[in-house]
Amino acid sequence: MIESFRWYGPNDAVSLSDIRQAGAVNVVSALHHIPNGAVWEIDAIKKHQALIQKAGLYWGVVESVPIHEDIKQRTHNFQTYIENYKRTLENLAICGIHTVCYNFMPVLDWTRTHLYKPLADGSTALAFEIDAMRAFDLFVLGRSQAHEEYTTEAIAAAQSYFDTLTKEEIEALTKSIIAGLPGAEEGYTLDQFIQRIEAYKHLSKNDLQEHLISFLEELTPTLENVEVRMCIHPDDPPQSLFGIPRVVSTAEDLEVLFERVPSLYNGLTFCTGSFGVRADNDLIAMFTKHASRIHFLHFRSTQRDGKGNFYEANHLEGDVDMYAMVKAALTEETKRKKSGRADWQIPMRPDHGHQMLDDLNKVTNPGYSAVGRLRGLAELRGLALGISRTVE
Ligand code: DNO
Repeated sequence: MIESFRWYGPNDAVSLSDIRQAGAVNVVSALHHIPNGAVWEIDAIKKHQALIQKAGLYWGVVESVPIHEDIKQRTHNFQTYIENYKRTLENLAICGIHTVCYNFMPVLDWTRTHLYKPLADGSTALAFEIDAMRAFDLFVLGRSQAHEEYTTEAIAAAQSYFDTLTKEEIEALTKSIIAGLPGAEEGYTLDQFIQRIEAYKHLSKNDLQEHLISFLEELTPTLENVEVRMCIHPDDPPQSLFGIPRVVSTAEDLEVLFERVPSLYNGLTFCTGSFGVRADNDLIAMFTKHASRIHFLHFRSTQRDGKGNFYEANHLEGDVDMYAMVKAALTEETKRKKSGRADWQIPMRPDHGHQMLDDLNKVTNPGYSAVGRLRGLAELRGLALGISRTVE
């Protein structure tokens, strides 16, 4: 596995020097200042790339080239945005970058209700609490359909939770959910958010799935031509939120996506923490089934409680069997190497570290502090070294 670390660019409180000291070699980054849908020009890519190279690292994975909402809804200017997307991929290939992560989650990217959940050891973690999510939906957003979608018990639990919140806590909850977590690229006010949700009222899960498939079909000739591996990130959390469909949450979703667009350039970012939130996702089975098209690994673990709540656990704890995941990744790499695949090494980054030690005195992007991720990477590195001695 190629040890990788995400960098949000020159304004990131975690510097490239920190990343190098963590032992990563590959930087996962994006041009966050370019608006969704616009072409990433070669000069801009090269400028960012030069910063990374100057620090003794290289930019091997883009996370993410965001998909404009018009493409997800196949409306307005979606054809122009698809053409722009192709141009961006061509430009990245010219600069030598051949792995691109993206997601197809409408409106919101990854979502948490709490960004600083205190843990017993003094560190803090990102968390998703279902009562908080429903309370926001029902009593802050006031989405009319929410009352029909939730059971009476769920509504009562959300109400009791909401009644305990202060004004500041309601504001913090609102901000966590709709203001945009790092990398989400888009954040909203309440009114904007309501409008965005409205746009999905007439789109079913099947519609969204077809839109994703059409987008990938249109992209595939370019991908094959310039040899750019796209790798879709799963929905986080892997379930519909606010009545908006999500189409990359389950084993069945993956089957459809890869059966319909079989090119290996239509690949996957295997995010163990995202898929792992669903007890009905058999991670190893999903990994093994699609191993040859996994172009990027997000290794982290989540701890669920069976009631819809989860938090980010230490990388080797929680519900994900990280031993089995690392073993599966190393096994796939060995298989690729034997078959002569040039891309046999898979970039892997630790994801969503805890805020701990010196992180607690700094303002960093939630989930993306230095020490927490350094701990994750160090643990994964040790695990991989141990397992590599047994994988042939
Ligand atoms: C969160 C990230 C996501 C991811 C995008 C991929 O920590 O994993 O924001 O980058 O969903 O497009």
